[in-house]
Amino acid sequence: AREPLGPGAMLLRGFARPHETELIAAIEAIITQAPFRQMVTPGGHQMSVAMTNCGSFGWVTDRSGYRYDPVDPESGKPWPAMPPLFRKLAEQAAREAGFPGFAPDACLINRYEPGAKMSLHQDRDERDIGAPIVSVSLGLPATFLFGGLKRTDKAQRYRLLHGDVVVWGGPARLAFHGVAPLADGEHGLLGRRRINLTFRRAR
Ligand code: MD3
Ligand code: FE
Repeated sequence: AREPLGPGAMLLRGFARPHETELIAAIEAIITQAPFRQMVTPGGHQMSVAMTNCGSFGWVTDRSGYRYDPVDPESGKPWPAMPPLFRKLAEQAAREAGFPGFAPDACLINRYEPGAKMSLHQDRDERDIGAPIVSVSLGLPATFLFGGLKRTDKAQRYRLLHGDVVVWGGPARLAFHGVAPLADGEHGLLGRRRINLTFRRAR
């Protein structure tokens, strides 16, 4: 089912569910190579969300700023390759939402434990903001905040559930967005966690 959340933003409910087992196995393999870590913002705050990446580039933050890096700074090695299933799922979802030919070169993997949140922000570290971002939610449900082009625009709240995929492009691409503190719960496959994949064209 396709549900527009606003201009350029399309929710594909349950789109990733048929692949849940393979997706989770692939994430497990990635985190043995590049474990989740809580990064520090340029302002010196440790994020409550733990992150890792796969693909040619990974999004990282430290005291010196935000960047896409071909190398995991924790290991000094390239990020794990993007599994073909990840790439195909992101390309298919983008196509369904009206963005054919999406070729992600970066996948940021976010892990939320109860209480973890992501404050309202824009994603603007990618070179071509004409390319959409595709997000895949797994595990515990989250309340997603979807605002406007100004930080002060009133945000709409959406519940994102296990298997939901959202494609953010066009006028939605630079919208402010965030995630409310994760409520505790137990998910059958992932336990007390939410994992979110975001596929990006970084370079
Ligand atoms: C709307 N992640 O990693 S995914 C992020 O659930 C991020 O972990 C959230 O925001 C999460 O940057 C939200 C949905 C999402 C991702 C990117 C967007 C929504 C977006 C970019 C522009 C507009
Ligand atoms: Fe974001």
